[in-house]
Amino acid sequence: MKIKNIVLIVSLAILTFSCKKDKTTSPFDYAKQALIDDDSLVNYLDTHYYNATLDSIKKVDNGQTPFSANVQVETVVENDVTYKLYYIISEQGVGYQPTKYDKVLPNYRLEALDGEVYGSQENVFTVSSWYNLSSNPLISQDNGAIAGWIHGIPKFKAGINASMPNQPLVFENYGKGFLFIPSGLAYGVNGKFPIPPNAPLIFKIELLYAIEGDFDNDNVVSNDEDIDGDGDVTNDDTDEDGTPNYIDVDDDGDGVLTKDEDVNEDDNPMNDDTDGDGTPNYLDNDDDGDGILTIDEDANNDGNLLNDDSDGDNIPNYLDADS
Ligand SMILES: [Ca+2]
Ligand SMILES: [Ca+2]
Ligand SMILES: [Ca+2]
Ligand SMILES: [Ca+2]
Repeated sequence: MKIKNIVLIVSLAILTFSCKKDKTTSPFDYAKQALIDDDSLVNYLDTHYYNATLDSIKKVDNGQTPFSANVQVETVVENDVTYKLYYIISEQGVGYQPTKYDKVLPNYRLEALDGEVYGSQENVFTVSSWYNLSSNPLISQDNGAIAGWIHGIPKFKAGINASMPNQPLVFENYGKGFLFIPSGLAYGVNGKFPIPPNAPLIFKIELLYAIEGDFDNDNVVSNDEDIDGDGDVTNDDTDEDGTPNYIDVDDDGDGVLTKDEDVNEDDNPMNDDTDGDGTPNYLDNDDDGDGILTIDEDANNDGNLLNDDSDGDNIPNYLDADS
């Protein structure tokens, strides 16, 4: 009994010492972890295959074709660390191919390298089964996604909705495959229960359906808020107010909400160009091209540009070049 106590005290002492020591060690080495994960993933891909009959990933034990024979790789740089994201498209879909700004409805099964299943979703059709790939927590309650999904899911094409009226939802001809994700593009150094820290993850994916995302609900989908077309919506800020267009409800800052710049009311603000200058109203700070900025056409100064019609022709001043 006495000896046990001594052992315990010694252990605690070592633990305390270790904790103290940790505080002075250098910060977590993400680049090193990326290399460790890549070694693990490469080894996994060389030694595992998918057994479709059993719907299960198995170790190669009898000459089966390993994942590595069909795997593709994309290099992803996040926070100055280079990661390799591996993926397999076993069957490509025939529907929409999402971008990283879109919303997707997947079936998935999440496994560790040792085969432990951490979670899954299969044919669940509720609001919470959708994932907004680049969800912005500031403006969206949607499920976000790990970086491995943001870069990996857009490799798949979605299926088509083959549902019959008043029948359960059915999707057909959807993309199927796998994502093999290093921990740095998943839950990283902290993990997320039950996923332990520094765990590379395997996702079996079926991309049932996908739609274009519109984060700010201004009726311009996020893909179309990429004004300069460089694939990055975060650097497009028409009114230069520091809020990029994809999360700005008044893109040109003229006092008329983007969704209200839909003059022909077809739910698409992109095809409304009152002065015909080639710049649609929602990006034009002088909608009627009369030389007076839209924001200065608020004759009664109530902050609402829609109720100022000086010549009474039912066309508000900001859209009326001769008002
Ligand atoms: Ca939008
Ligand atoms: Ca802006
Ligand atoms: Ca506007
Ligand atoms: Ca004007």
